[in-house]
Amino acid sequence: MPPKRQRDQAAPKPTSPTGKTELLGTIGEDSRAQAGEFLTTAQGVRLPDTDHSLKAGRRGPTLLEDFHLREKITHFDHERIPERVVHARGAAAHGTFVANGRAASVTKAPFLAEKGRETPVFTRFSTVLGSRGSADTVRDTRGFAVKFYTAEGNVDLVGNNIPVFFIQDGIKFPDIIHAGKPHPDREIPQAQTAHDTFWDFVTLHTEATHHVLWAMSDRAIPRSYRTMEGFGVHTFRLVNADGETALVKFHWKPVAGVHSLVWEEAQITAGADPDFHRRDMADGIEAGAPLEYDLGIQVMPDTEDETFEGIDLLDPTKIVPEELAPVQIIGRLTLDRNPTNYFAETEQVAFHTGNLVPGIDVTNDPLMQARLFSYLDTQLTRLGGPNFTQLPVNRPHAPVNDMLRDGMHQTAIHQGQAPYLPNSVDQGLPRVATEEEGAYVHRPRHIEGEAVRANPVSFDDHFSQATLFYRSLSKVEQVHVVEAFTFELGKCYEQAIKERALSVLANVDEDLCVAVAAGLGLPAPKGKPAAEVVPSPALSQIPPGPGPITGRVIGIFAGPGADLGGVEKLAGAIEAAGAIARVIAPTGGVIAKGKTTRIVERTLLTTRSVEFDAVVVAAGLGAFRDIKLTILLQEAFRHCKTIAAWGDGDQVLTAAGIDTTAPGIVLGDKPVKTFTADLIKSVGLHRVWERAELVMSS
Ligand code: HDE
Repeated sequence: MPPKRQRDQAAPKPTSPTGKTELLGTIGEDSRAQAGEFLTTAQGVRLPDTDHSLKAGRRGPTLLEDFHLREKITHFDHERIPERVVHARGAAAHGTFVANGRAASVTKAPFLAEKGRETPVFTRFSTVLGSRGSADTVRDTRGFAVKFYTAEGNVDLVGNNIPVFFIQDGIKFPDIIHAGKPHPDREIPQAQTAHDTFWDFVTLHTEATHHVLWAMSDRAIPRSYRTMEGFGVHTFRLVNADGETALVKFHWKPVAGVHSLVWEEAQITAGADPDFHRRDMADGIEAGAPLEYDLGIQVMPDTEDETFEGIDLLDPTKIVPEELAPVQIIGRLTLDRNPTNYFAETEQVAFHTGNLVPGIDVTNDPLMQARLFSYLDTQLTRLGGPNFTQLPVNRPHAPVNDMLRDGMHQTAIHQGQAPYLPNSVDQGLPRVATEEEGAYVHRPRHIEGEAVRANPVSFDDHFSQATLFYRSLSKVEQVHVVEAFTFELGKCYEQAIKERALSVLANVDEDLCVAVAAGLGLPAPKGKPAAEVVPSPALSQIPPGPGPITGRVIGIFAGPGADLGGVEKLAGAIEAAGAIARVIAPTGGVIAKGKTTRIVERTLLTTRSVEFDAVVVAAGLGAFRDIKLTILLQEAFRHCKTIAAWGDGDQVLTAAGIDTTAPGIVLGDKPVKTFTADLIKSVGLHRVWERAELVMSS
């Protein structure tokens, strides 16, 4: 009997061109791209051969007459559309949002307010700077964009995994992006900020400092999309059924906890598996471990001055510490279905911050205001015309009855004679709705003032929250920030930029500035950092205790002679905890012992430590030696991952130079319950941070 196929090996479900193609998401029959048994042209004509062009004789020239060749090549020539100018690299999943009813007091939007209301969603995660083919694990802010297909119309919450932004006014967006993108002459470096133009801009433009601190922290190298927070960034205005308003910040809280890679791991992964995050999400969903996030809101009173506890709520470089305004959970997002077609869905999805329904309104945050213009505009170039809302992934689930007509790529066949209002020809229909009938009625607002190109004075505070962020981190996280600054500035060529960066850091925190200066071999300037800040523990991502290990990957090194019964038992326990067990062996194929068999999923040649959250060495391999295994174990040790072994497996660890008495090393005679429980608990803590100092000083 062939060995059973392991869970993580499940290939994406095929969409056979000879069979019925799956419908895209929840979309109707008309979106069926391919059907039937035979290969045809785009006109439906059956083809006898698609491998040879029509030629004048076997060795003769190709004939222009060959309509199949011309159609095939022409279509291919036009397969690409412009990639997104930012957030080009992304991956997405379908799912559902279920409201818990707690938002009813602040918003009348039913998809947020009604207990138990289920809304289909499509969520796209992304990096900001890299091209569409760049690596997933680069140091960058991540996009977290959610399209809610609500019964009242589409709502897009287009957020990031960092709660603040580099700029306070949208007019600066081209500047920060031009500075962060590769240098225009040689187009290097790809997908990263470790270069002169980025640091030139952010050190001259100090309102970026708070975001820069986050970008140099572990937040910018998430372990996976599953373990990443999301933020709406701007302050929104919610309106309840009585017309009362509140100022609100949105948060996505990952059920799996907030966890990151370490920098060396992120760098190795960028080469070893550039698709790391998208693979992790797709594999997890395929393995039956959906991604889950709670949606939370911080609710602040809608006062005249739009500030809360001295924090200007219109300033997108500021957070409201959770200790001052607790995050109230209002529903849960579950992502449990992979897209069927990357291009049709993930590439063509078009988010727009102005996609809102009654109950959600915007504020005068000048960054948000510019975004309200940009998102619709950008799609005209990217998706080639104004009818992109008809694309299956963008199509609302609410009935659409607009007066928008014609244009490039029109696929609807509109009926009626009068695409205008008022009309009598179509009996005056469609008619406009009242607020009671669900119309989006903009709240009357009193607006007065001189036309000025200026910011509120409170926007001038560029450093106090950067200080708050740094001082709220744990020691190990602070060390990572120091290392990130030292790495990035160390990659700059211009001495003046490094010195200017240090003078910015001097205004954030003296210790931080001194440590980075030491790494760069430069003197530390003096600044005026805030003397006292009340730390916000919620900003640190070190978990207080073990969390779930859903979707985590644990590698088990086995091979001929290994205790296969033990491997099976351990793999079962790991999978029962919602994680993925992968067997690594010296070579591929199947390991067999007695009647037990196990497919080898990774070999020492095809894998690297970065694929695993923990590594276990099975008994029976005590004498096995291989430099690739040594490197794998040493990397796992250095990256503070849990390492385990049973039976004589510990000899492999010792031979690899692993100190088996160090924290986070789980040993046992057999993979019995206590062994697996210790392993799972340790992985649940994400990393063995007690080992960090040992590793850093080694
Ligand atoms: Fe975006 N942003 N952005 N942005 N943004 C785009 O829209 C823009 C900003 C964000 O997965 C573009 O369809 C301006 C903040 C995400 O498809 C573009 C400004 C935040 C995504 C655009 C900002 C974001 C985008 C490029 C300053 C976090 C990916 C392609 C005023 C709250 C969405 C596109 C996806 C994409 C413009 C600032 C998040 C050009 C002008 C702040 C997650 O329209």
